[in-house]
Amino acid sequence: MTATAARRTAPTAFVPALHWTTEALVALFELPFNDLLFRAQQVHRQNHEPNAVQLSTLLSIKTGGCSEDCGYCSQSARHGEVQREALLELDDVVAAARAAKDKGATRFCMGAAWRGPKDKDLDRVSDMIGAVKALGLETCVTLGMLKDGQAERLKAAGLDYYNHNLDTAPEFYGQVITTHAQSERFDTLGQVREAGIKVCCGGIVGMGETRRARAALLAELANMSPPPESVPINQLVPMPGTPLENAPPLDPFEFVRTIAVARISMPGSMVRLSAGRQEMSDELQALCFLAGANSIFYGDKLLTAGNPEADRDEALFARLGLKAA
Ligand code: SAM
Ligand code: DTB
Ligand code: SF4
Repeated sequence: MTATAARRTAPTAFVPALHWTTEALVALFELPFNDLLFRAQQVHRQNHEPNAVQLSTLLSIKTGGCSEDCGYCSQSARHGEVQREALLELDDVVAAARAAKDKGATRFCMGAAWRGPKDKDLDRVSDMIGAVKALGLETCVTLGMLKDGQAERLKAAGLDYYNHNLDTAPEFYGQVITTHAQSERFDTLGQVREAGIKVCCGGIVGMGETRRARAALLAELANMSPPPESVPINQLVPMPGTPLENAPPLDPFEFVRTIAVARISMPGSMVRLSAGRQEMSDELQALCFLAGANSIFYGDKLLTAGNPEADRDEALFARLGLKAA
């Protein structure tokens, strides 16, 4: 097996550990756009199938009423306009997962608006994970912060990935969220790794943070040892009623640069073009794929916000010669 082929199957085992400083990533952000995209595309081709894009479908299994005050989130009880709902029934989750698989998704991600799950919640979530896995889909959940022993229970249920985002730079975190500290997120990420579950961890851009803060977020992610297998880059979807409802929109080229710097600093990771796609043109999305994004959320809803219809994505993939993976 060549080194490149080996990296495709076991990225973390073959990529030498690198330490990225925020300054080094700021320097990448500052490159001329064409130079940055050329470098990102080189790294992308050395490590991944150039025209393959992985499809994950999201389902909110427990919506609204969350105790946390994340300034971007519609599901916070403190400011969101989304109504609290009960945890979904197993049959409804399985029906949604089956529909996602029929449409071509390979991973099914279940999200809950919790600070963290109670042990009794995990009984029902474990059943959901087992049932989704039995359909032949990869499983992912995002349930908030975990307590001792909970990651092991999720692993035993058949969980492949746990999504838990750093969301923004350490220095900006306290301006967006006050009900927990970013350090607590690292505790959960450590428990997930220890339990042998793959890590999905990324952040949000477009919340009024500086370029340096975007670089600092990517440095935190890239310096995780090993880096996350999956890195969702969300563009803020300004949700009504939230403190960030009127955040000034990010320059679209700056979003593309963020994807490119994520690709260069995390060569073996899947970089997911995540929230905010519905508001993006086809041309902007194409630039994100050129910059190294190789995964998307697929299906007409994220958790509470909209996402492009599957038909629009199929048409875009056909126009670009991309294949779903
Ligand atoms: N409660 C869990 C948690 O916070 O980890 C799981 C659900 S939470 C909604 C998952 C992630 O969705 C957040 O970490 C954030 O990155 C993203 N997110 C939430 N609202 C968003 C928005 N309006 N725009 C972009 N991303 C958003
Ligand atoms: C992630 O990084 N983005 C997804 C998933 N992980 C859970 C969530 C995006 C949420 C967008 C806003 C909403 O739908 O409410
Ligand atoms: Fe709750 Fe997660 Fe939304 Fe924060 S991002 S308010 S923890 S659902």
